Amino acid sequence: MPSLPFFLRCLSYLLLAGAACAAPVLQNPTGHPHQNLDGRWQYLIDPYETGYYDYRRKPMDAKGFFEDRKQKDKGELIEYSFDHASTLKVPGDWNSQAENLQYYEGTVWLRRSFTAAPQAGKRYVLYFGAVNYEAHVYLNGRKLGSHQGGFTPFQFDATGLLRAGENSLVVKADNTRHADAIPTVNTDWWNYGGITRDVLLVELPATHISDYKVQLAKGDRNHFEGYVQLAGTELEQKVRLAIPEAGIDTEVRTDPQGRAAVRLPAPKLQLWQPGAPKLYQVTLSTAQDRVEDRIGFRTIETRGKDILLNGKPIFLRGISLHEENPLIAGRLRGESDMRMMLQWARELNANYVRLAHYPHSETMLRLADEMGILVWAEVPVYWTIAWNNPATFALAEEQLATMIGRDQNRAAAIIWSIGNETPVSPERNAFMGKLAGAVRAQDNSRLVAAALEVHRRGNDIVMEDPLADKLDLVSFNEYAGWYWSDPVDMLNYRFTITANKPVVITEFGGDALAGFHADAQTRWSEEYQDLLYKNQLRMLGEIPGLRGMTPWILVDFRSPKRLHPVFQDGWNRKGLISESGKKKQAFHTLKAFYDTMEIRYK
Ligand code: GCB
Repeated sequence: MPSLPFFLRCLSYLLLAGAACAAPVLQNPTGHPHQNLDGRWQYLIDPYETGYYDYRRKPMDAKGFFEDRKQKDKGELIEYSFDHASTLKVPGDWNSQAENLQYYEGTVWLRRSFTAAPQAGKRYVLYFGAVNYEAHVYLNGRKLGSHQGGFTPFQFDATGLLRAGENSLVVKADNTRHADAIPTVNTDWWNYGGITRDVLLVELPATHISDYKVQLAKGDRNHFEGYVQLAGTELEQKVRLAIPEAGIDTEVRTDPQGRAAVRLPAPKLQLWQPGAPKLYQVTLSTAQDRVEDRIGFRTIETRGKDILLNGKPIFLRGISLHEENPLIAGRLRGESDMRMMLQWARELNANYVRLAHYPHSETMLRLADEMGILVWAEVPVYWTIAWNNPATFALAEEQLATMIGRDQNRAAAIIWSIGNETPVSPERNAFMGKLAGAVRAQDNSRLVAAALEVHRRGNDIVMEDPLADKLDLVSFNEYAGWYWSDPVDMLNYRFTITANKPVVITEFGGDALAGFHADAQTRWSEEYQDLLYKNQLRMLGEIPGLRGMTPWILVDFRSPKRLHPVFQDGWNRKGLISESGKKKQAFHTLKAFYDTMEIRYK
């Protein structure tokens, strides 16, 4: 039985966004028995949505491509066939898998046949890590539901429709951009479409552990705090919580809603931190169900201008990342792609990454946990959102809540970001203010932030954004030396920051085409980017509260907005590493700075 806040959020999502709300997603889906449905899926490109609308443009409920029909006799007319179609790899965006799909925005139908052996008394859930942007899901010719939002998981109960033997799973994926959506039509990244993350068929007992949180209480290394949530028919039960290595073996009792609060004394733990990312085996079990996780324990808080990890000041030596493998080029397709990205960040001597500008894969967060890299996680409330539209707000809130819920057991995740470079206005302030409140209500154990903007008054760089009062960090993007001023003149500017909070710069940078060498006044040269970094680091070094940064960006990434045929060619070149993996000069400059900061904060 899902919690009351979920129902309220779901209701507004249903009423406002017009999409059926998926069930709340399972915590740690791979922690339950499951069948992985990744692999090769047959696909049909359907720009006119012929498989969905009839010739009067009415949605077809009774027939359509979701039926996955096969011709039964030689006279029968069926104008599609999955059986004869080519395949796409799932997980994977379609743009990087077929030349005619590189710029495609619209509907693609994907079909996967699989065999199952459902057991009586069990429940079966179809779990999608992410489909960009809108997904309609059908099993054996019947609709399970739909979902909007390209970067968050969703699931449907498939128990009644799952067959013993052969099953047909059909997904209508549509990556059309919409002005009222989250994100909106204008972004500086590639609009990769498709089933970009894992698809799982999860087997659950009739009553199962659907959600849990086991973390240290805010700023309190002596207590575990969290909850357990059951779903199903027998909601009042004993749940056993064991953390053997910490000597914890205890029981909580769920209430009639299936929920039990967890609060218990923590022994002296080996706390999770970069360099020593200790993870404990955590087991939750009931008479019917059992879930295992690996969880790290740490505290994160601010005190004045300091960020305290486990009570000690830390400097966030970070870098921004998109969820894109430049070598493909396409979305990261699995753990090895993700490891490559985080390994590059490590080579920079980073202890922190900004996963911009949308929730990245759960696997990425788990890898960050394992590798000891702190994470800033974000929702795609990016640039100019439809601030006045309640449906847009419902979407933003749903994505934020789903991201936090999914990653709330990850020690690596220390900052929830509610958006990026959103322009100040009364409507936007109200929208973003409500999001900040929603984060605190859901998870008060981490920091709340957003990437804000700065302005110039004479030679002073100032931040005048009323939203800042609701956030834990002074965090902003700042493009001195690239979008204004130049790498030498920028030193004539200084930051005037009055808030007594840690300053974490979310972006700065400039483009360089790897291998293009010239003097430091020449745009696009590695020398220009390098001087820009050197002088940025001097400038930022003057800010008394500077406690971290995530320059833009680790690797060059694809963007349809970057059209210079010689220097960009569809790529944003602000990477410190090129699309072929070559490190630019500025990479080494930033690394040298991070080496110094590491020693200073030892
Ligand atoms: C920004 C955005 C980022 C862009 C970057 C750029 O401020 O937050 O998404 O890619 O600037 O390169 O202009």
